[in-house]
Amino acid sequence: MVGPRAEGQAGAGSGPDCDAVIVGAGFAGMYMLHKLRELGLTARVLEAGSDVGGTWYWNRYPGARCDVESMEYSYQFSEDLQQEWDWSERYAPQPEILAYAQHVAERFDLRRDITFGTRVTAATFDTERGQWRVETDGGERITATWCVMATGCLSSPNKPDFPGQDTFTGATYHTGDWPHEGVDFSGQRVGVIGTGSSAIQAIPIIAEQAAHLTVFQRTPNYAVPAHNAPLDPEVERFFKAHYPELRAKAKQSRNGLLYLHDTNPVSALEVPPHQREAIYQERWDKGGLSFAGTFVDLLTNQEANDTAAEFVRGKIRAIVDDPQVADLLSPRSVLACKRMCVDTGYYATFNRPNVTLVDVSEGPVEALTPEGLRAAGREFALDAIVFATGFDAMTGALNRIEIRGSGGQLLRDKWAEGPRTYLGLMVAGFPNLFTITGPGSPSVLTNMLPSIEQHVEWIADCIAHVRGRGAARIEPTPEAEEGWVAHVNAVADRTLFPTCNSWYLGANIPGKPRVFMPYIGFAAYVEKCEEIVREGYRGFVLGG
Ligand code: NA7
Repeated sequence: MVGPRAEGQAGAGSGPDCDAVIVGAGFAGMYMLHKLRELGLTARVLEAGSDVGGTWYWNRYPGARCDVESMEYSYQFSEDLQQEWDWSERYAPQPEILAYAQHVAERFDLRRDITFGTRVTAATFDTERGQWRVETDGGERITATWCVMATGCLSSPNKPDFPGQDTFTGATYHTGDWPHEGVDFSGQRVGVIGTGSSAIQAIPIIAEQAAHLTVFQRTPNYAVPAHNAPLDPEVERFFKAHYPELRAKAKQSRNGLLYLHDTNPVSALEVPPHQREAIYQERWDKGGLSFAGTFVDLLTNQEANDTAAEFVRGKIRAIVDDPQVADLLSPRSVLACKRMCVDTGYYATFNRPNVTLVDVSEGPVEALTPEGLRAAGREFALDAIVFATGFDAMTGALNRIEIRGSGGQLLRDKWAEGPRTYLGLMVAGFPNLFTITGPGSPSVLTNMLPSIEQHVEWIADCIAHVRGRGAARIEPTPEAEEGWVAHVNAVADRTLFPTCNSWYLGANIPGKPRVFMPYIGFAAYVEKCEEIVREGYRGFVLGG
């Protein structure tokens, strides 16, 4: 297909090296490549890792698994693929999802167009030629008509810059960049900073290995039990027999998941307290994210939300022996305002004699020291520190690339006050640049796989449309973008989502503008995207 061309080889007037450059070989980049090939386009994928898988390539920490059930966390574009792949557990562990990604790469012969071990550093739109020039850390330059950012929403690790980082004599790890060979914590004094989803999965397993585990918690999180188990063969048979209907049904929900169809269509406040408890208990026993959909108004009515939050706090009090520790572990914020965590034995881990919880909400982690770290005015001696401190979500991976649009404008500058996109797919002033699951699209509030597929298919149709019209360029108008940003915010403001310091708002990164980034409502969003196409790509201009 398209071989790498030496820098400068494409002279003035010559065509680009390939039709499209795709940045990232996770689930988004892989399917984009497949789809562009179907259109007869030449494409090159550039990937920093040594293999496909994206999130599932990097996040190899102990206990890493998907919080969406296996039968729904997969591609649906190929019926053969969804029939032939077998998941082993209700929630797939990271190695199995990675194996699935590798299987897809082989099955569709994707690797021949992917360059691994290559990080994209810059992408510049050459207005005269109507081409993107993409630069890599290896010094390569590739030109293309289309540039697709498949860089992921949670792929730029947030590693707080604590003073004394270099003085610590033990080992440090970040959950989002875990050593491939694994880590054996046996006999060690381990510190985990953070209590988000990654920490909540890793802590029970690290606690079993370590001599002592100290957990540094800034904000407690709500976790519901996974009740993970080997996949029930009946469930698998049912899904495989009814995939098309089930997938279609999932698309009609707020988050692209089937469970939301089970939401009780009543307010939590309309149900008498004892009955409400029983309904929460049913969800708790079922396990997983569906807990947040127990009643229809949990994310729009504070009082309703309080009932669910208090139910979980009651569970924490019942599980954790020490009332003080239970109290510290009990979140006070709106339930599901931050993504809920799905756990296996998280709260019970704090009953172990070798586990200590340290509150760093008032007295923060101050510094790393040669022997460990200093937090809340106390010294902690540690052999290893795990940063489970999350990601610069949604914009981080895009902003660390020098992306320059028409007139040399830097995307990072344009987004200084928060990301601005049209549909989370394109940016005014950046022609022919697509952002798969970009800010302003439902992305992280959904099952990522259907969101990715919907974007990839929209992008492929859009490129085909532009070519079919004899044009070479498309971008949104500033007015359309403005309108979309306002709409995303207006929808968020009708909910409780903006009330807590979540990474949806960028609140986890010091100095990041506080803007709600994902669009709430998958079904409504898909309908909007389709309507815009039906109306002749309303809000976009074609040229070239
Ligand atoms: P999260 O959910 O962003 O969690 C990061 C955790 O790290 C969270 O508890 C943070 O506390 C904590 N944190 C971050 N910086 C610090 C500092 N400086 N000091 C102390 N604690 C800190 O990331 P995850 O990787 O767990 O999960 C990300 C997503 O992956 C998850 O939502 C799933 O969708 C999968 P904070 O809450 O900010 O006070």
